[in-house]
Amino acid sequence: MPAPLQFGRFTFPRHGAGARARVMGILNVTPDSFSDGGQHASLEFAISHAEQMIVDGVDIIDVGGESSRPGAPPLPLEQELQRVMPVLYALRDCGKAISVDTYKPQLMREAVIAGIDMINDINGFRAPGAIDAVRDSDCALCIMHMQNDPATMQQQPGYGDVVREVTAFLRERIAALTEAGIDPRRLCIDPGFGFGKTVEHNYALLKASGAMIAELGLPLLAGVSRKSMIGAVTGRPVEQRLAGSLAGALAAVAHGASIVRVHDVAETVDALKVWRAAHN
Ligand code: 7PM
Repeated sequence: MPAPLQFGRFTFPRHGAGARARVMGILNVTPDSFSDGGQHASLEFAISHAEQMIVDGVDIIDVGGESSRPGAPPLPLEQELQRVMPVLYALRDCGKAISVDTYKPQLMREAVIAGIDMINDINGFRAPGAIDAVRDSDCALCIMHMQNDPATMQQQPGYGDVVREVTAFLRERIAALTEAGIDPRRLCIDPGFGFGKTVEHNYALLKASGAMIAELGLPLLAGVSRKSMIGAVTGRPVEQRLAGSLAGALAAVAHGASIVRVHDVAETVDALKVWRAAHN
């Protein structure tokens, strides 16, 4: 039986060893969408969104300052701290695992001090100081693959063999983290759907998820919710991608994913319950 995933204050049995897949709910903290309210309104909105996700059966809440949008300019550290830290402190004791979506070492340090359970780094802990920032904590670390950076990644994604290259990247990052003394039970891998990939690259990686898990020996987190790979197949705009996203989440779990990162928690939890009832 593979070791459980160590997740800060939580321990998740490994999916595939009989455990169910976990649902990570996306909590975007974006004051830009509140022309009148600014800081306070965005905090209130984030907390009520999180409360709804808890009612809906979320396992992990992923808090992000939205710095990773394709084509987006990087968000300055001070702004990201101001957006994200109040939400982390407010949610810390909500009973669910709390993750923060960041590639900035200074924010990782603050999040560790706040006692959160996972750092989700779209940059795979490549920033100078990122590994030092997380080494002496017990939080889980999601290592995601991204080609280039958010500003340029979708301009011209290119690979010889996408599955080999993403797997090799993840293997190298796993080595860097474990050689720094980090317990591999804290690690999970993520192919980074949509991060410097065409639709064909994304589906090649989705189909290869089982092989990547077997080869690297770590649980896999899959984020396909509402992404262009769903839009490309269905022909739907982003606000009409729920059904496609649910199918994508189930497909990822069928290919061995342990965690699915989603916008629509209630629907995903239901879909996974039926999936599981049909497979046990
Ligand atoms: C706009 C476009 C805003 C795309 C946000 C996004 C992942 C992630 C994101 C993922 C992990 C989104 C992305 N995607 N972290 N953060 N894996 N680990 O669609 O696939 O949510 S941001």
